[in-house]
Amino acid sequence: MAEYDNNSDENHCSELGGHLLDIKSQGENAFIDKLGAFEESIWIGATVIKNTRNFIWEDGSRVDEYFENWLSSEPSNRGGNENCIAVVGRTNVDSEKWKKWNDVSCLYALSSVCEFD
Ligand SMILES: [Ca+2]
Ligand SMILES: [Ca+2]
Repeated sequence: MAEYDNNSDENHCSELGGHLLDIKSQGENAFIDKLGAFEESIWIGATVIKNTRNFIWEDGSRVDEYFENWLSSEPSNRGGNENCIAVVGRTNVDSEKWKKWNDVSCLYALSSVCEFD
């Protein structure tokens, strides 16, 4: 998979006619399990609402009104610029942390998981 930052105008999902994966239920989260053993963290399609710490999916719905799967100490907003959400890859984390969510800088180059409605 190619890696992109989380600028929604540039990520390849929109070029392909889809959008970054949103995970609104335990059932949808099972899709993440089906991805198998990914090593590096991956983008999901949530970004922070400017001047808040509330996240929204690309369709404008609030993340905290649906399913959430944060790491225990997240979202941390470390450095004050963690405005996107990544699903944590297997590299450098204990097994119970793998595939949970972390708020991270949107400027990281990570793989994107696309969803097509
Ligand atoms: Ca979805
Ligand atoms: Ca964080």
